[in-house]
Amino acid sequence: MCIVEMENLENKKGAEEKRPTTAKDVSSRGPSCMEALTTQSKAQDDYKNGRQLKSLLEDVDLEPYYTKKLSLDQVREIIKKTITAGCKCKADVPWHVLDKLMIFNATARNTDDDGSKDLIISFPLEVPKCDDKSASTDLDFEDLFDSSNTDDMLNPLDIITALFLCSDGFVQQEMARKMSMCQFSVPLLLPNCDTNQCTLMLWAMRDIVKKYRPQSLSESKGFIEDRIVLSELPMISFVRLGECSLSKSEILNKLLSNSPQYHDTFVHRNMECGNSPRRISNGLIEITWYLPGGNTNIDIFSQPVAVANLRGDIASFEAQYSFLCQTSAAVFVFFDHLDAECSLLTNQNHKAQIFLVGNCDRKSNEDALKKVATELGLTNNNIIIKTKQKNDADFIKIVRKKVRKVIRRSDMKVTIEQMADVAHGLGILVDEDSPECQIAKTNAEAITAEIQDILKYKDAQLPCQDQIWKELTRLKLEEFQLQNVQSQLQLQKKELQKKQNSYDMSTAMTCFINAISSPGTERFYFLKWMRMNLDNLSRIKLSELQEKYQEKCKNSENKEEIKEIDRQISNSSLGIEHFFREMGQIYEASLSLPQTDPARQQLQHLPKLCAELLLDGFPLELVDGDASNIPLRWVSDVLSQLSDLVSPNRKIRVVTVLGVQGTGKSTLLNTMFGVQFAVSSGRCTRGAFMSLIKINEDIKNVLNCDFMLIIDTEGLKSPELAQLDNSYEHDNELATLVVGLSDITIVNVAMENSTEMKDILQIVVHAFLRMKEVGKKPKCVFVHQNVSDVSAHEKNSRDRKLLLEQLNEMTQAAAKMEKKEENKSFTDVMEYSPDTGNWYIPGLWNGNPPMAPVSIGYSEAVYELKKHIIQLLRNCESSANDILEYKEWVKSLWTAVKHENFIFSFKNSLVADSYTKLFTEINKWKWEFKRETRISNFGRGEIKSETSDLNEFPRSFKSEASTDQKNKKHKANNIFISVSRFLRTLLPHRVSHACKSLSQKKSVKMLFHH
Ligand SMILES: Nc1nc2c(ncn2[C@@H]2O[C@H](COP(=O)(O)OP(=O)(O)OP(=O)(O)O)[C@@H](O)[C@H]2O)c(=O)[nH]1
Ligand SMILES: [Mg+2]
Repeated sequence: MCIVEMENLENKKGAEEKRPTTAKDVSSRGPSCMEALTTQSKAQDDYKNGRQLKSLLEDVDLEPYYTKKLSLDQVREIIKKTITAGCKCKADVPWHVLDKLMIFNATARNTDDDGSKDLIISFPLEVPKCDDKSASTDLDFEDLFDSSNTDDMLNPLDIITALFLCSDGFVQQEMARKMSMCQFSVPLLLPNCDTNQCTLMLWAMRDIVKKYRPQSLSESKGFIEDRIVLSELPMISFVRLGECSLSKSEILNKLLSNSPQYHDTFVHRNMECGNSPRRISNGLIEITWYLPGGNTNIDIFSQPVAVANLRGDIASFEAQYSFLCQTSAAVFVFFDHLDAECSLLTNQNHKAQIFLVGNCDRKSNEDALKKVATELGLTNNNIIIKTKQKNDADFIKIVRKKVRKVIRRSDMKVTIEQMADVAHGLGILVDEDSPECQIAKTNAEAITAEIQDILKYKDAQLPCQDQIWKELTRLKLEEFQLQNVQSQLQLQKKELQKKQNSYDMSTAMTCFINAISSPGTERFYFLKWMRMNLDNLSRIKLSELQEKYQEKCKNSENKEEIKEIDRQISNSSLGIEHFFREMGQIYEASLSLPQTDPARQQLQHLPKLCAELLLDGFPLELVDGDASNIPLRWVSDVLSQLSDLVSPNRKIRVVTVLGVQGTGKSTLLNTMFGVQFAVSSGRCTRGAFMSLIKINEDIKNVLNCDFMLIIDTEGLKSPELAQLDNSYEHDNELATLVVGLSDITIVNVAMENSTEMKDILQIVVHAFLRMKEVGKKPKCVFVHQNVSDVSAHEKNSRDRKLLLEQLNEMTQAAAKMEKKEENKSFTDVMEYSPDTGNWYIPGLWNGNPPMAPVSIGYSEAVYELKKHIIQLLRNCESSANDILEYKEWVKSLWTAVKHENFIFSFKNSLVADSYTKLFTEINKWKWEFKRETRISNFGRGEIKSETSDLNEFPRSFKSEASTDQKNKKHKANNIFISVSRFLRTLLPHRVSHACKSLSQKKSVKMLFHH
């Protein structure tokens, strides 16, 4: 009874949009008559003055952002509320919604959160007084029948609309992308009830990329991955004429969900706060997509389809209705009562098929329906009447059937990009029309339109990286390792830099640098356009290769093929990081020119440009994953400039992530901190990237720092792959570097590859012990992804104990080798607590993609982890570095890592240990062997110096062997057999790995094969 009343009330409101509710309505639900009248007269005043929006924004404290829009760095900023969360008052609601949306929380639209769920542990605030009436011990009928005051609640749609109206294009994009990942509908046309204008949210939706499998590809197991605004899809729209007692949105949700997995795609009146009056969101058109997964038993529609939903009565929003009629394949018009004289339906210049959906009895509507249907030329096929006998399930079945038919038959497919023309024709604004966005678009297209063959393009337009940079990297490495030939290396390096300087700056780089030098938001638009255009270019090729790569990786026999695919992936990758990398190279090369050289002076401003971007939260490359090198001078100059840009002595804390390839590291960081590292199957992370987050004043003194630097790293290779090339070195170096650079390392462990992580950690620990420069103790947190069992923590306590024991064992082995035996356990080197240092995170998706939303479990667990990490930072004993100190730290650590040419080439410490032992043994044999040969050669004057080093040994062995082939060959064989025997006795369970690994080491190869 109560619900029906609510529904009617809501419908009435819908019919009377833009008109304030009647005094009677308000007074019957309001807390007191006087208050209600005040609210009522205020609402009337607001309406008269066109201030509906302003008044709502004032209520939720968003007013300042209406003119100066909310930006991404403000959204990302770590503020006290980040950790204390929960809504204490109305003004908190939008922030709460936004914060939850940023971490993909599917409960984000529940605006009635009283915060009681969030226990305030970390940063106690005043606990709100409890006035819970349910706790009352009285029998009070007034209370029982007093439905809560929905006027006082905020409708989720109003909050979403307000947030979109108060955000800049980049926050809008993030919101839309995250909403679509939560399978929420997103705004297609955003109304502004004060100006009576609405805007097509093309830009806001640009970053939504969807992956699906239409029926045609289900056999081949292929898939389509596309930017949704560029996908040509049929759109089915749902609108309401006058009042309608059916909840259109709820029907739509049911239409799009398989019954056991019902999902609230659209906000509807039976949702929490969904029945609060809508103050600013009438006239909003939302859109969502139904995308098939290629399984006929699950898919509701076998082809992709867009579904649009107009909020409010079409009689009040004619422009929106016309827009839908011209862009949709079909429009379903819901009504309770049809007016025979209603010209609205018949006046339209339809491209869409119209379906009339009446929730009514026969008598009241028959004549009108006949008239309208005849005028529209409709048959029974296009009329659905939901009689009392039809329940929701029957009704939905019918609608689905109609939709299927439309999808099958209609050739009316429009991309959202093409809808911009329709919008312009109807006087509807398009968000991309702003000059900054348009200029940036032109600039980006000027660059990306030239790209045909990616490899050739890179050679021609970005010539300073790749071969030259790789060669320079090699020389630098040699320089570190072979101090005695430095001058010659210097010469070679100079030559290469000269070569870099000899290139005129390419057209692409000139355009790129000019565009990122542009003022205001134009540069961000440009970077986003570039990123999207480049993604579009490489997506098809890369996702194909990535699929192939993953397929081949399942079978480690295909080493050569894997290697080849890996090379192809590298060649076909062209991201914005390549342009920045080139910038870094041009800059570093220019430093070899005389100070007064105009070419050098012209480039002096580049580090500052990048520092500005970093400050705005843009991710920048720290380690070039292709060359395995840091452009040290470039990075340190960017950091120096960053230090100049902020007030002096700003402190930073660093959080990094480490883990095996494709285990959701970037997704985790992006969810946790709202940063934008490259994710998705197509674009994996190479090297390491850093992104800066500001810490708000209100929590700075608690955390003792001003910025948080987040570093995302390339996934470590699985052991099979690591044996290709020298990836142990690469992975170990990278791991040591990032752990060394961080205050907290998140070690991402997928259950299935915990061994690899253990190996890597041993090397990191070992490297730390070897490198006296490290001298600090980073904290580490293990994150176990894809674990949803509630008892995971309990169940895995044995595993955790075992892990620690193994890590301790390895630390001891490493400490012994390094003669630093005071280090007895893992926790002597890294700060780790087996109890609080392990986090179990459920899988990302709740159900089967593409229609699965992000699981609430994932989002909540990530949020808890975020709070824990911030808490850990707070408890850091050592004081944070300022930016300049950090810069020096990066430099010295990288130099140390590059100096360290011993430990990184091993799979783990035990292999390193066995190698060392082997070395000692071989040394013994060497002398034995030499003694023998000396005896046999005695008198022939061929005795070698006894101090010759081990590398001399094979050579002498070789020459000895050639003098007395038969005899010596036999001895060589004996040595080899002894070595193998020795290895076998040393580590029975590791022998095969060790042998394999050793036989790949250059020096051992020399030993055996020279
Ligand atoms: N099923 C499932 N997929 C996930 C999960 N986490 C991430 N993904 C998906 O896995 C893919 C790879 O995720 P990324 O975050 O790029 O993984 P990464 O570890 O950073 O990958 P690399 O940088 O290449 O090492 C993306 O398509 C994610 O959407 C998860 O928990 N479950
Ligand atoms: Mg990644």
